[in-house]
Amino acid sequence: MTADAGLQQARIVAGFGRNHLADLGDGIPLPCVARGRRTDVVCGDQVLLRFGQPAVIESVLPRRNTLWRQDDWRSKVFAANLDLVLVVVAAEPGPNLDLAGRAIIAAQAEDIPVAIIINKRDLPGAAALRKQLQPLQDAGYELIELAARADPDDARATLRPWLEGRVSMLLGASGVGKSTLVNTLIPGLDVQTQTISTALNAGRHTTTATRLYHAHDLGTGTALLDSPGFQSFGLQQLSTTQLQHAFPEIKRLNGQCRFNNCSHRHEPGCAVRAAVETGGIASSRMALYLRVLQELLAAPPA
Ligand SMILES: Nc1nc2c(ncn2[C@@H]2O[C@H](COP(=O)(O)OP(=O)(O)OP(=O)(O)O)[C@@H](O)[C@H]2O)c(=O)[nH]1
Ligand SMILES: [Mg+2]
Ligand SMILES: [Zn+2]
Repeated sequence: MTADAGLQQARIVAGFGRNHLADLGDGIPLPCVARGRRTDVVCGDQVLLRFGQPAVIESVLPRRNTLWRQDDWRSKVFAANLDLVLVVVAAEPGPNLDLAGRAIIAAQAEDIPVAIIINKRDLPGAAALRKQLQPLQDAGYELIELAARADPDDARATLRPWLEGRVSMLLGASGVGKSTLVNTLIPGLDVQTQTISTALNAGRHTTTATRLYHAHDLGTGTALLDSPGFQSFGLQQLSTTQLQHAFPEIKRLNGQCRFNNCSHRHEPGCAVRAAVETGGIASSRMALYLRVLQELLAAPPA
């Protein structure tokens, strides 16, 4: 409760620019606008609303965490106050493991638990994809295999224990089946989905804005965030240390390199590079680490 009786707490469930939808707990989306020029209100934010025509977001309450990315020229906040990030990949369209790896890093850097969903397990390419993702499993991430469209009952049963009582965000490239999954998990919702060829020919993504959906059928407090597919994922918001800690297999070797501030690039006595040589760390994971590190070091100063 606040001292100002005119204000009420709500959660942002959708937004575009300054216009948002807020939920007061009754599940009915209330249109509202951010005060002034403020555009940094995102899905999952807890806000204080002042009622009126329209209702106005007076303030955003402190966030538990913020999922975001920072490229050379712009930063983008995906959502706030998440309990779980589910990075979705599929054999079609051709998987981009660099992007998936980056989404995982962004979540880890904010201490948000992450799991990986391999959707479309009915496709022949699913087994090969699983093999490609083995390094992530070795690093400690769970791989969840399912088929949102081809086997919805199994998908629901498999995901239920992950989702129950949590606010989970689906993140991944366009066409991997995020919205299909939301429809599978929340019957009756009917979020728009599209065949990949139709979507790609139109040159746009099917889902155009992040949206939070309640999924009370899956347990009290359960919510799912659907998001537009992304094509790039800069991580320039991270410090070198944050980056290293976002790789569980590198973090595990913390303190074992000869130099305390080892970047694991070329220093002698590097325990991380030694582990790559003996197969303890997958070379694809090391390559991702080095790519992102290179970008951080080359980034324009903040
Ligand atoms: N074969 C197969 N296709 C699936 C499965 N799940 C989803 N798809 C298909 O994948 C295509 C893309 O699905 P969407 O749910 O629109 O993908 P999205 O990730 O939401 O895409 P964006 O909104 O553009 O980011 C659709 O044609 C779905 O029917 C599955 O389990 N098996
Ligand atoms: Mg979608
Ligand atoms: Zn090192």
